[in-house]
Amino acid sequence: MNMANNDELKIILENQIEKLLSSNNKEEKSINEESLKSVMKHLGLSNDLIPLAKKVFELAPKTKVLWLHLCECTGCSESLLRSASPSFDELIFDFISLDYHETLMAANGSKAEELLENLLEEEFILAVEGAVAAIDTFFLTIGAHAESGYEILEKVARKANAIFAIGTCSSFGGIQAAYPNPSKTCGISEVLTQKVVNIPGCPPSDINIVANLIFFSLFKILPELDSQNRPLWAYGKCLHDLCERKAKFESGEFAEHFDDEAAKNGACLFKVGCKGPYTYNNCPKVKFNAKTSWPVASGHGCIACSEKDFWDDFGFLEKPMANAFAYAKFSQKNENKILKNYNLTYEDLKNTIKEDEIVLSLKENSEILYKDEKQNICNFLNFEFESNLKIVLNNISKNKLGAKLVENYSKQFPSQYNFIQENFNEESMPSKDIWKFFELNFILAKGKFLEDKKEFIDYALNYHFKHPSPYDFKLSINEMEAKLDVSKSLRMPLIYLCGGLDFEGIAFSCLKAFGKSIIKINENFKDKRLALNINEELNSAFLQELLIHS
Ligand code: FSX
Ligand code: SF4
Ligand code: F3S
Repeated sequence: MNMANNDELKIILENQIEKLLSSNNKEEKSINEESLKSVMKHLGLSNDLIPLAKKVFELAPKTKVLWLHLCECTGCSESLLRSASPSFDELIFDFISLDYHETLMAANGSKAEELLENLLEEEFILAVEGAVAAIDTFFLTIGAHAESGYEILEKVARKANAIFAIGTCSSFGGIQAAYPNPSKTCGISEVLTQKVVNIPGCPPSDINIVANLIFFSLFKILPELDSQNRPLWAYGKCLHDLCERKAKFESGEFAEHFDDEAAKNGACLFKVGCKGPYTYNNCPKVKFNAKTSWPVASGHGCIACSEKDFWDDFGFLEKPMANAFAYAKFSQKNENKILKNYNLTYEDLKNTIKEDEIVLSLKENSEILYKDEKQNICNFLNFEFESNLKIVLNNISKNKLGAKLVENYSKQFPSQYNFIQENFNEESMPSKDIWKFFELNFILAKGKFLEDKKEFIDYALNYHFKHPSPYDFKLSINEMEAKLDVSKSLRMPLIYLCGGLDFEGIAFSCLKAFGKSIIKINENFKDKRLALNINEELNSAFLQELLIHS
């Protein structure tokens, strides 16, 4: 069971207290309320649970934690040792019982092996630090009997009440799984059949480790998880959105070097490689070393250390994800076209559309057409934006950050800026055509009109990375329509251009953002298949893939 709400959590605690009060198996101790409060706050739990949680910890036998070391650097244990609230000693005396931890416990050799065997007969939770070599298992053998890390993991996992992958190595493979991964190492969830909670980070913060262990010790259920099995309270938000330098990002003020004046004055570190926009973690909030600092505050960008395959997929640590800074080319190519394509005029399409279809029409206007019960053809996509770039830039300039952004853009890209001033008049040009939106991105980067739509797709196809840069399209869906609002997102190409991203990255990101919106809309039509209406030369497997799997 997971995803319990506050009332359900309250009932769990009340039941536990009732049981504990009538039990002979109590372990009475006093708990530091401040430490408990701090953990509960991070977990996003309501204050009325605090007295109950305190009572449970004061009475309950501590949950035993068995911590395994597989392929890693012990940085996760270093992070655990720096736990501040509760302190590490408080943690192991009052909250959990760290019964087995090879680098911290006194037992070693055969005594350690004995201890492990004995623990398997008891109730415990398993914390695993490090990746697992599950194919060529000899890459990690432990102890006098030369048991492989994989064998030990498998044996212990079978008996555990819950399993936590501590760190990026254990969650996703980490450094030893980086290309070419000679040891064929992987994250533990890839080889275990049991559910694994991933707590990535290289290392994760002490808070993300400790609070999750405490949550399970207290409620005996897992916290709410995302699609990668990461606790939502810790990994649910994009790190960049929590960053103290975000206003500088929005105004296009980037450090060019780690030691320049801009960096010292809090400029955004995107241009010197910060991967914050691609990373889901709470570092700006919980920080490290008793909340002293975190990477971006210390002056180095985030390297996406908690993301899957971060060593391989995010390019150089100190460069933005522009093609010039890619050391490996990720192939955006896909061989299979899956979606049916019509390539018809609106009138012909209206007569052809099937009842079990929704058709994304990318001709003059971008529409999502379907037949309702009365056989009427309806458009589900409500989409319109201002396409006069001069007006767009004026609109962006209306707030302080936007004005600074346009100023920075005009200084860094004077010929593109002048092209816009010369080629657009003062008249509003509302458009319903997503290609127009793509073209505006092209003009901002290249300072000329887009002659051929295919050229835009080719730029995206040639992007060397697999992670798009966020475009904050706003999508709201109700029964009648899906409203896609891209009007605020035209500041993104200005930001990315000033931040050193190339047009390949921009084209890929716009297409991905559009694809993501279409996928969400498509999910709404469970009983209908998606089809396309697009000129044949634009109908590529790559484009189709974006509309199905963004
Ligand atoms: Fe090291 Fe942990 Fe990185 Fe890995 O942290 S800090 S290599 S995530 O497993 O010890
Ligand atoms: Fe902060 Fe990095 Fe985002 Fe800039 S790019 S705002 S430094 S997280
Ligand atoms: Fe890692 Fe980035 Fe946080 S590098 S520690 S996820 S700021």
